[in-house]
Amino acid sequence: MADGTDNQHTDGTPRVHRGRDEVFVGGRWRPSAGGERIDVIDPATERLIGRVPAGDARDVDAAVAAARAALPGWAATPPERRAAVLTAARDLMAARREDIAATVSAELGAPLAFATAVHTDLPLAVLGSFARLAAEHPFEERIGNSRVLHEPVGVVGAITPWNYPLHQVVAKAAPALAAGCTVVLKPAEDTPLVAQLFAEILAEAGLPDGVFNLVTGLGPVAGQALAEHPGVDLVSFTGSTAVGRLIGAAAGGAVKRVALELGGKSANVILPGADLAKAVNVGVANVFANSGQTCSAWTRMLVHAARYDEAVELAAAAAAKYRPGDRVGPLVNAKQLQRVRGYIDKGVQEGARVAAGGAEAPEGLAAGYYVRPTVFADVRPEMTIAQEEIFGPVVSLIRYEDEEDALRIANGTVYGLAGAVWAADEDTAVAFARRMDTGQVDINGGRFNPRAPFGGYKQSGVGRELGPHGLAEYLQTKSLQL
Ligand code: TXE
Repeated sequence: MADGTDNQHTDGTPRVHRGRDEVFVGGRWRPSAGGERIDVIDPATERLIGRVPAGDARDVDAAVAAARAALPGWAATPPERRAAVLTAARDLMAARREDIAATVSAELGAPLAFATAVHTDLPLAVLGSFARLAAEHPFEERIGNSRVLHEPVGVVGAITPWNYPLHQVVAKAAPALAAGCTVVLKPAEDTPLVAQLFAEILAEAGLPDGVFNLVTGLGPVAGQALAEHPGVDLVSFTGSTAVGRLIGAAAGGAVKRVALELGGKSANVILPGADLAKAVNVGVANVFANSGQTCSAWTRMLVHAARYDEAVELAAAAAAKYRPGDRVGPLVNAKQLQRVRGYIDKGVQEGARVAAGGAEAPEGLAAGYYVRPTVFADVRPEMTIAQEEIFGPVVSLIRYEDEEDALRIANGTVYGLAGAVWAADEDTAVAFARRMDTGQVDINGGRFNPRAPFGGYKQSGVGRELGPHGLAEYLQTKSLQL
């Protein structure tokens, strides 16, 4: 188990990657400096499934040195060649689709169908899109008598969370590599296994030694060492607002680039005239997906007073179809379970009504960090559950009186990551969305677009991920006056 050889399958059976006891530095797997380890637990069974090194500042130093050494070569590699390596990685990832899904399912506890369709196929699409962008992006432009060069920022320190273990890694590593940057990744301690698979895939795809490095470890140890390392030119972080603030402050002090993708409290605004049943059902599904552990989830459902009671009934009926242990996986760890239950208790204390679910443990499950998918009615906009990120399958239905009221409520949090608007017609919905202080809005159930920029207004963060805007984060400009 410790050396990861379980993954060397010869019979075609997908296997959970159980972790190798090594960090990946300069193109080589090697023991960590301190020899400490992190246990990886399956949150659905609470059983140990693997172990990885808990790297420390010495491993981060070595990884940053390797990334710096590899930078000039990779930055000078023609974009088409970088694109070819990313395309090869995409194809290898597609070939190991089932191993990846099985591994994410085990370390995050996600149902296998969701681990496949979302946790695996989303990063596949994103990696494919950056492979194409690397080849197509105009890395040079002409402005009057100037040649403007778009050059890689340098060494990227990427710190990722556990909620979408592979997507979060690919959303940073793929644009960085496409841009010509080199990378040191510190993945979340709860879900480091699929990150190791990704490192293997990149190496197999022919990425030169040192261009991508992986140091697993704890946030305040390996994460902090990476965020504060003077050899890192850009820190790209996704995670809690509390840690994002620390990283932003350190980056500001060191005058280095930073990208922060933080929390959200997104509004699903159902305007009069919308298809209520569809808007409520899609809205509930949006929040309960991934057990509510999605920063862009539409956790506040805003419904006109005239149809509010109907919406509560529809939402409660929809919630009844989400059985924990079946369609809904567990939360990632015991700490998150306590936190989410705490928020549900707080909602009740502050006077919200539980229309479905509740803080009690779900019945019939012997193990696992499960919580009941919960619908709160009679939620007032200023309540804690309507202001703070819960990060569990909990949706709050809030009543509004007119459009101005809806807008005030929608914009009335410190966050601004995503949202949705439903109306009788697209123009009405778009007019409302223009007035929302948020980075991404789905109009009448619009389809997810992996090339559309994703990122926050207000305290949801700084910078954008995905597509050409995501690539631009990893570039800096130099202008040559001719
Ligand atoms: O996040 P942390 P946690 C939110 C969500 C959740 C809450 C807490 O509300 O309930 O955050 O989750 C690394 N220096 N989101 O505690 O600690 C850590 O190792 C450098 C929203 O798990 O922020 C991990 O790799 N790095 C979110 C990463 O930061 C540090 C996704 C995220 O962990 C560090 C996850 C430090 N001092 C949680 N401390 C989203 N925006 O999608 C920790 N880390």
